[in-house]
Amino acid sequence: MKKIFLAACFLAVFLPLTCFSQEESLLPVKDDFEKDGSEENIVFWCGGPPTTNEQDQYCSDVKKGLSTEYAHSGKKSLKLEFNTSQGQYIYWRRDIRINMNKPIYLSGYILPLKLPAGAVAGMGYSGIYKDQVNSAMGSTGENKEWKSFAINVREALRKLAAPEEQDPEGLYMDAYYIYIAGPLNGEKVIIYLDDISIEDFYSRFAGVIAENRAKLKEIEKTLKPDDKDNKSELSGYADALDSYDKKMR
Ligand SMILES: [Ca+2]
Repeated sequence: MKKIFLAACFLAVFLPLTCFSQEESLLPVKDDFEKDGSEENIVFWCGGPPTTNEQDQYCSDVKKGLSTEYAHSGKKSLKLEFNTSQGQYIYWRRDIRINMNKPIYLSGYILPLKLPAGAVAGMGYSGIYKDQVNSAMGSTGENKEWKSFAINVREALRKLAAPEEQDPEGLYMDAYYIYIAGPLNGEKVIIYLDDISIEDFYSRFAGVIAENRAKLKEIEKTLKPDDKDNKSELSGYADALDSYDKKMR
């Protein structure tokens, strides 16, 4: 399975930069798939700008729409149902444009109810610096439960797109996607997607950070030199704050 991912990532790098909106997306982006028409944002993609012919090559009987069968939030989710035709990697994506000059948190839920034998599904993100790069956030096999995915996408894109540069100017996230990877030779896929969120990292974690700071101060006030338990708790909160601080640089 590892080979499949490597091949997929390799194919996705260095694509011609066409079809990308130049308008920046407003944060937060929240796709809860409750509103009619919200499914239109999610488009088929296969290593390049989508065409009807290309979609027909890789899958048939495609049904994409909002469904009340399963929902992580509210009453609906996005449902994708199709028969696979060939290949090892296909995906649907939403085009966006978010400058990575600040830390951004991407999260979402998928429910892969039916997958071809040996295939997996997952979420991923795509970015542009000098070329297009993309990467999976994780994968799951067929499942009857919602599976969550989350990542500090600026941190991940920096490592992927410009590992040598401290602060790559002009690095953008240009899409999130849902992929299916594995032998895709004729079997059915049914997958649901809900609660995709792209938000400012600090806004997302402001409550947790404030809580950690308050607890740290409270312990500091009463700390005695020989109090080993509180010292250990103190360093736990200090480490957590340091970790958030690093993610925001
Ligand atoms: Ca929903």
